[in-house]
Amino acid sequence: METSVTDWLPRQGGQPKMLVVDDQAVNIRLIYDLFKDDCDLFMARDGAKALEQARAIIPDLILLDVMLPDINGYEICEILKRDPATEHVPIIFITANVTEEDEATGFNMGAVDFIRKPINPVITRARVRTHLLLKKQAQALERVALTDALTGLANRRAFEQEYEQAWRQCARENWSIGMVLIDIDFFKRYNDRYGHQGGDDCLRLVAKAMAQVLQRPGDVLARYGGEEFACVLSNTDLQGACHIGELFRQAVESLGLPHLDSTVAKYVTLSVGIASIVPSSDTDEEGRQLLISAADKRLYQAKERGRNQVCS
Ligand code: GH3
Ligand code: MG
Ligand code: MG
Ligand code: MG
Repeated sequence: METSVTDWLPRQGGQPKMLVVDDQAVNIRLIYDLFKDDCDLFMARDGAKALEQARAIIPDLILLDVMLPDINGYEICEILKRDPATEHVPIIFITANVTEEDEATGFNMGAVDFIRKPINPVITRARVRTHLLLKKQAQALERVALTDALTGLANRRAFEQEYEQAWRQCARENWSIGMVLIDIDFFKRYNDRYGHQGGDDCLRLVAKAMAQVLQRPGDVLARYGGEEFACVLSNTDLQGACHIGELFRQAVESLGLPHLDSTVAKYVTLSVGIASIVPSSDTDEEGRQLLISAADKRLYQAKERGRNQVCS
């Protein structure tokens, strides 16, 4: 499968996924009939199964019965809200004999809505539709907020998030983390000769060529600044990061994009700086900054030594 610049984003499209948790077959049946044409439906008859399914599927919405044979719905809600993987999944409680107090409890636990039994099809459909729409809008906003509009790569904000997450994971696992900083050579001259539009096209092509180098799902390549890119590689030592950096350099070199004002080559080239470390603590903000500074120093060195090269 060909990799693309947006591979770092969760896949979009398809039907929304809804998890329905209820111990009574009649309710499951009713809800199934209501939504079978609009949603991918997943069912659970008890709390344990509900938790297992929620973690495996990460649904777009959960309809959650309060009275269940093992754990009650409120507890399930609490557990899911505590877990970073499921905390943003909207939960609608669906229950009989609900008092105002019950309802308040549910909302305090992070539920988005209540549906009363016996289930009214019109109300249930309307509430579900509203929350699925909200979920979709939130996801669309998140995509925009994290994507670089020009190249489709992760933007600086997304990079910071992903970097922090990778750093934590590497600290936990005692892995090395690799940082690759990339800067296009003589890009100001490129703009001067080929125009800003030409410069933008160049940035897009360079981004695409570099994105195709990455194969592992956890690797994140971002547009870090104007004509600078950053790539964070978890579980990667200096040698591994150098390998990726060299692949980036080669990928762009072999595009052979004409750059007649470059004094390095008559085509577009990259300078690349590499650093790596085994993080000692997962909350070490300063260490995270130091790794970037170290890679930046190497990048500067690559420029000084004549550009179109990788320094580590
Ligand atoms: P060096 O080899 O030392 O990196 O030289 P350089 O000219 O690439 O470095 P400098 O940082 O001086 O210039 C970067 C240029 O990138 C300047 C700026 O106009 C251009 N640039 C930054 N962002 C964009 C963009 O979004 N589109 C275009 N077309 N140009 C951009
Ligand atoms: Mg029940
Ligand atoms: Mg620069
Ligand atoms: Mg540059």
